[in-house]
Amino acid sequence: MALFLLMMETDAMSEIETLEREILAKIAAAETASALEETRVAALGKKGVVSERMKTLGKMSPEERKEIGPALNGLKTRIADAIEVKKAALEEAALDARLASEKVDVTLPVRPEPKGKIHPVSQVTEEIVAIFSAMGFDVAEGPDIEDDFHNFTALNFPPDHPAREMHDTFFFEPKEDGSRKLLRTHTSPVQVRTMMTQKPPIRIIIPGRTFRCDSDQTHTPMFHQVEGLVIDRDSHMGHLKGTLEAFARTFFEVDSVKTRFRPHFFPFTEPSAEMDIGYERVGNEIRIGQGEAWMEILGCGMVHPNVLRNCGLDPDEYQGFAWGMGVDRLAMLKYGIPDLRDFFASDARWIEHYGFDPLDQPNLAVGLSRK
Ligand code: 2NM
Repeated sequence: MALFLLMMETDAMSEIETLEREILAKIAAAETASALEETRVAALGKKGVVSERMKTLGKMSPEERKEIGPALNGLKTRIADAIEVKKAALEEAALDARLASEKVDVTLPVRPEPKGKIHPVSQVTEEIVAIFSAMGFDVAEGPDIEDDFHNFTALNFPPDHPAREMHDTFFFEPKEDGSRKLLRTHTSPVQVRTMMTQKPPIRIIIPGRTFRCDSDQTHTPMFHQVEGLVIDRDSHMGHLKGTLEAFARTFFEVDSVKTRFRPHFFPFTEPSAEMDIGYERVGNEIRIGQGEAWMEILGCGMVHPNVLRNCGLDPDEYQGFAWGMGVDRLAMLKYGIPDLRDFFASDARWIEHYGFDPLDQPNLAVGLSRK
């Protein structure tokens, strides 16, 4: 009887050893995480071979169980350990493969021949944004299609102001209630929207397309503006002058610019002014910053108390200044482009000549413009 038992146990033990060899071989051969998982389930899963063998322990005699139990437990532990080791090895191999396939040679040239050019209007807009960003301004934007309130009424245009007339403004068909949308004639409605929703201090610039029904050598029905707005408790005309003179020096890339502020009228500012800069003609070239001639480059002024009130700000608490400039005109001036209408003619030769390298982004540290 004792001999028979011993034989049975020896049989079972060698079966367990064979099982272990087979399973370890399968683990070693697994090439993917899913193949490994299949092997794990087949061995240690609820219905796996090892688990099934564990279930037979209950039917064994105590002596048998004393021998086979620890052997099965050992088997289970060694298989689980082998799976963990293999799993880590597979994960490392997968990571190595990914690192190898996603390798980038940073010493390669960026692009041998950049195709396409940046339009002078985009270039100049980015230059202006770079200058005012460095002064702490945020960029704000708004819709091209506006309503009468944001484009005119809030900005202190009287009901019968000529700028509202058909010949200046592109109106849409009136709705049933008589109201009609329009294409914004300036970017100022964005200032209105900002003042109505943000608490001062406000320092924003607003680049964007604007529309007026006007077309000749110096006007196109769509043009580009950058406007600016500062609202604080003690903003004054000195801040306006300092800000805009600093802008002119940086924009024209000269050490000093002669400026002059001429009284003007805008409904939305009081007082209002136009800013001129000095220039001189030397041969075919114009030199900006010095000389006896004057050239207008922007309009500006202190925000009218009515505008502040219309936007929910108390003029006794807050004041501010604003300005607006034409990007297209500034681009012509800075880069010596003679005809405004070529800007929108989509002529590939023109953009090839007057356009800018897409990789040279305007930047105050490296230089605004590198042609
Ligand atoms: C200009 C000239 C002067 C201007 C004023 C405002 C606002 F919303 F604050 F009232 N926005 N833009 C302004 C002032 C625009 O463009 C020639």
